[in-house]
Amino acid sequence: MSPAQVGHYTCMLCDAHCGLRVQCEDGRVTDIRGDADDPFSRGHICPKATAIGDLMEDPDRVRQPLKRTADGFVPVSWDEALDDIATRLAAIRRAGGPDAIATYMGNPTAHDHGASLASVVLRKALGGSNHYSALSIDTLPRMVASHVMYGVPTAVPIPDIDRSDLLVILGANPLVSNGSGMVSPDLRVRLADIQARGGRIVVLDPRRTETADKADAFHFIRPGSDALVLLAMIEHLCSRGFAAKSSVLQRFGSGGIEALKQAAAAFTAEQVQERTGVPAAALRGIAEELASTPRGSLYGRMGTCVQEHGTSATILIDLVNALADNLDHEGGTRFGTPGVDLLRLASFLPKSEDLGAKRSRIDGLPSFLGEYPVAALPSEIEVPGRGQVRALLVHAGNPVSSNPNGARLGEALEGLDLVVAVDIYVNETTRHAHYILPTPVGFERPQYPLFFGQQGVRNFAFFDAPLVPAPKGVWESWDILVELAARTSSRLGGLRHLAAMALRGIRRFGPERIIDLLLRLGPQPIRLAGLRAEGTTTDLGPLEPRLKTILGWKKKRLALFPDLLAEQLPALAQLRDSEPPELVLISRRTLRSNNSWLHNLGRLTRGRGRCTLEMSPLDAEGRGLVDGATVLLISGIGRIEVPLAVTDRVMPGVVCLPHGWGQKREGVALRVASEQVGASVNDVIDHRRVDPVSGTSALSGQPVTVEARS
Ligand SMILES: Nc1nc2c(c(=O)[nH]1)N[C@H]1C(S)=C(S)[C@@H](COP(=O)(O)OP(=O)(O)OC[C@H]3O[C@@H](n4cnc5c(=O)[nH]c(N)nc54)[C@H](O)[C@@H]3O)O[C@H]1N2
Ligand SMILES: Nc1nc2c(c(=O)[nH]1)N[C@H]1C(S)=C(S)[C@@H](COP(=O)(O)OP(=O)(O)OC[C@H]3O[C@@H](n4cnc5c(=O)[nH]c(N)nc54)[C@H](O)[C@@H]3O)O[C@H]1N2
Ligand code: SF4
Ligand SMILES: [Mo]
Repeated sequence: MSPAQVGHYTCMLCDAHCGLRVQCEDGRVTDIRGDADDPFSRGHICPKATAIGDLMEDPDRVRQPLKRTADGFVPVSWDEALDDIATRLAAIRRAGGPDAIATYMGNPTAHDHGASLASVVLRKALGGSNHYSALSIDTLPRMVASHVMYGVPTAVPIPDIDRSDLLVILGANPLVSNGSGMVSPDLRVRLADIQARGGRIVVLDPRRTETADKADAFHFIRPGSDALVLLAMIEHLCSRGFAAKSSVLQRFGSGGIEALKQAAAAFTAEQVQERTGVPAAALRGIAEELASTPRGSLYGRMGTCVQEHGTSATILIDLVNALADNLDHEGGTRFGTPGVDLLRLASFLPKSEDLGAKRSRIDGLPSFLGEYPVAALPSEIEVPGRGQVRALLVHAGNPVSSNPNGARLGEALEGLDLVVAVDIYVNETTRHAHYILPTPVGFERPQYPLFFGQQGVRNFAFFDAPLVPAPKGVWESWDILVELAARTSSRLGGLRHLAAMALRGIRRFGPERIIDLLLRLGPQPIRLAGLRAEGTTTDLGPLEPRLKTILGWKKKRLALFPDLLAEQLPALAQLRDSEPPELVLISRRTLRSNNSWLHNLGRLTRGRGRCTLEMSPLDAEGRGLVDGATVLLISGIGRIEVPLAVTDRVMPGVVCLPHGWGQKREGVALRVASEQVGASVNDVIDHRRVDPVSGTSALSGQPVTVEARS
């Protein structure tokens, strides 16, 4: 036995990036706790992180490449798998053109710098435009809004919560999600600190969330109606003269303020209160509080993104912050200055990555950043013609569970010539794969926060070396994806042979050297070797003013009435005047789960079932439904059975089910997860409901009915 070793590693499960102290013995994890010496997370940890060792040792984990045969999955060698995949991809491309090969990058891709870089390499090597990711069921409207407002899609304003005296939260539940679009470990304490220094937290949400429980004020808001509330706030800020005093408008504003003011005039607090459910006086009060608190901000996340007016709502959030003089201000919202400057790098993106540079073949949804929204994928697979998808490569994604109309997508996958999943489990999606290619997980691979480094509530960076060796039969995503690109290219012949050689060179060069190069080009005085030696998170200081620099890259003024918003005003007026559907569905997260894939760890799933449909007492009574009953949740595309929880947490007219459940399906090899009571919320969410501006799936606000099971 070798002696126990304790090392630092940063939790890779969610945006919060908590520092962990991990004890290992003989290549096995024996203890995981919060790292009190981590300057950013200060020892905070949540239950999920304590299960990372279980995840690595999960008996259901895939530890060598698997090939699907008539008798189920059988192990194959890496060479056999990669050669066969490359041969088939080359043939599919020859027959159907580059668009016949699609890729889908799932959420954990963003937590793996090697995979993130390799996905760019692979997509370029494969060519074509049928590329997809979890972005369009998550944060795409945020990136479109930033592109429109600041000219840079990655310029995400982050609430400067450590110096804030007011945080208005619209459509996020950070006490459960641990914060998103703002890397803020130990968020519970950070939020409590706002209140301890006399500040306030205000929440607007269709569900009285766990965050709302701690807030100073809470209001229900009807799903999908945020843009109306925000327009009314803008109307109030303009008509009461607050906007005229905004220094950020004076310094950076375009001439659009008059047009914005005119547009907002038709959305007064009184005019929107019925449709939104937010009382006019409360709405005006929040707008005034935002304008009169020098260090305050309005923050929106999932709830304001994955809905039919997600892009409008997100643009409007930034406009409210600009008009209330909270943008690019200390204690307001600010932009990150990360080690690898993804803001600056994104400012060089070519026109072909612009919103709508291409339209998807069947549904006409817009491309952005070189990919289409996932809502376009089912038709691209199902509808014949040149460019029809015939092969799908999924990396760290579970689209059958996470994408709307997942069941239909699963069926569509069965019709494909080739499905390859780079994943650690045989789950809802990967059971449809011809090959499953396994990777390291947890503390088995190196880690730099390439994507999340720009979103800290303080600037931060780290580099974690692996703490334990990966199982012998797995490959890092970097190697798998770049090697697949190389082998496919070499089979396509001609000049692609040279491309294959170049790709092999890139593979050997490795992702860490690329990161180090990018760090040398970046705005922070850090190098990879220094971060490695540090052994914990490096605190790069509080958020600094950056708007002037960012706008300067594109020689731009702050867009105050962008065309994308102007074009949506008729639709928003229609929304204002419409009757809300009788009952709509929203989703929620739970503290002990992470999207669709931690349900196989007994440590997290023990106890009462968490996949319950929350319904208000008023709605339950009207339907003769009782707490604890199993009910049918029905939409135009499907029906599922779920246990009912009657609670006044949800607004009347709204039901709420967590996403990511429903592992009990034929072929899923997850022994713990498939015993869980629950179903996939996405089996009743229609993939055709989208935010038309960005194509983002409107996961929230699906009209549904609920009945007793007969
Ligand atoms: N209705 C509804 N749907 C939603 C949401 C919602 O709120 N409501 N939320 C949406 C959001 S925000 C997101 S981000 C998406 C997520 O959507 P996806 O990214 O499609 O799905 P995940 O559930 O994150 O699944 C991650 C997959 O990666 C695998 N995996 C985990 N770690 C690794 C690794 O290190 N390497 C590899 N190769 N594989 C790994 C897991 O086994 C799993 O198959 O879901 C979205 N879907
Ligand atoms: N424990 C846990 N933590 C996680 C995850 C997880 O699965 N589990 N997933 C991680 C991921 S991938 C992400 S992207 C983040 C997301 O982090 P958050 O953005 O905080 O996501 P949610 O907790 O889903 O909160 C969304 C809120 O929006 C509300 N909502 C729904 N529709 C509307 C609407 O139309 N308007 C408004 N105003 N609100 C609405 C919902 O009731 C919910 O409270 O969480 C991350 N952290
Ligand atoms: S909040 Fe939990 S899951 Fe998220 S990074 Fe921290 S320990 Fe990991
Ligand atoms: Mo997400």
